[in-house]
Amino acid sequence: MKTVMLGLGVLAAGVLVLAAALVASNRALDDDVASATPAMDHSTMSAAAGTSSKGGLQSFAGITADHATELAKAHEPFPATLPPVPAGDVVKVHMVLKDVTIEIAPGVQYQAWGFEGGAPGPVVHARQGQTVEMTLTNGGAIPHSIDFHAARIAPNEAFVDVMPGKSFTFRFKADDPGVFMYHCGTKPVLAHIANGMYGAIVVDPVPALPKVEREYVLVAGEWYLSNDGVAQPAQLDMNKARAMMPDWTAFNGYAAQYVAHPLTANPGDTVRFYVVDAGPSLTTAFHVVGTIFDTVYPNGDMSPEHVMNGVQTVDVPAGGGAVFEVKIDEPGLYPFVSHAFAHVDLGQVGLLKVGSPKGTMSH
Ligand SMILES: [Cu+2]
Repeated sequence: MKTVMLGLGVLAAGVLVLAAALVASNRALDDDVASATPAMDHSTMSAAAGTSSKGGLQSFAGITADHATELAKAHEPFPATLPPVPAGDVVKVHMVLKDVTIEIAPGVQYQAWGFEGGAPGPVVHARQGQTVEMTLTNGGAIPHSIDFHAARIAPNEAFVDVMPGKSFTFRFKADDPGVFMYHCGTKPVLAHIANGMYGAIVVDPVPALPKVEREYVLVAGEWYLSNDGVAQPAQLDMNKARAMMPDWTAFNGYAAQYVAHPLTANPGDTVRFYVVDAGPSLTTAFHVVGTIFDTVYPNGDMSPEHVMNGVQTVDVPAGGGAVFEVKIDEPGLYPFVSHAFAHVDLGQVGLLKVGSPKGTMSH
């Protein structure tokens, strides 16, 4: 038995009446999903029963194992908090690529290629002027590589294929502040990114951005499944990746994980989100429901003269990044989403829990 939870994201952002209206009314909502998603009116929400197809491609969107609520709760969320910058002049990073089966939604297994055994890979944090020394060890079955968008370096010398069982080290000076993507650059790149080979590197500017109370890193990604991943792990469906028809989307690899495990802040805190869109192909229209961004550094450009103030939604392109700051005074649950709402439905939604709002978690 499988449980269908298409509509989960919309539920999480259920404060949007418009969103509710957009959800097809001929769907039936599973109670598990209702209880997993706080503060929402689900009377019109729900989920298509079964799979659908488009252009001969079959969608497994929204299909989870039974007891999705419990599974989502049991899932250990990817740590979104920005890690500290290592001391010294050199930031040493060592990742061991592994072929791993990971969970990407409740009870949905996927055979990924993971930098350090997961997707996304670990967040790398450096300061402008530091040197990043990257070592990739290939513990997988086929060649892989790593391409840092934060680097100015000859790709043919640094982003080279590393054979199975081998390691390769290269260095670059992190002279450009921002938030950048890294990913495997081995052909076909579409397949390597779609299989989970991506992550974020944050390079702090000098002088630093103003100190804030919370800093979170979100890496948007898409999953394209060969089967529903419930009875047996799914693999990449390259045709769906080419058609840009994801079955699931996510922040930090697992659909809607920060709905079950909200990110937190205290009233009056300024929260800084570093958002990377790993794609492989679709844009993230980043938005926080119930507030307005005080400051945005579009495209991760941290030059003070380029900031935007008082904006609602800013696109982060595939292969790009941006920094968002928001100060929220009123306690509550504030969904953060890609406001391209098909992506909310597929999993690009989470909650920022400000303070201790009452009566919002129904389980
Ligand atoms: Cu690869």
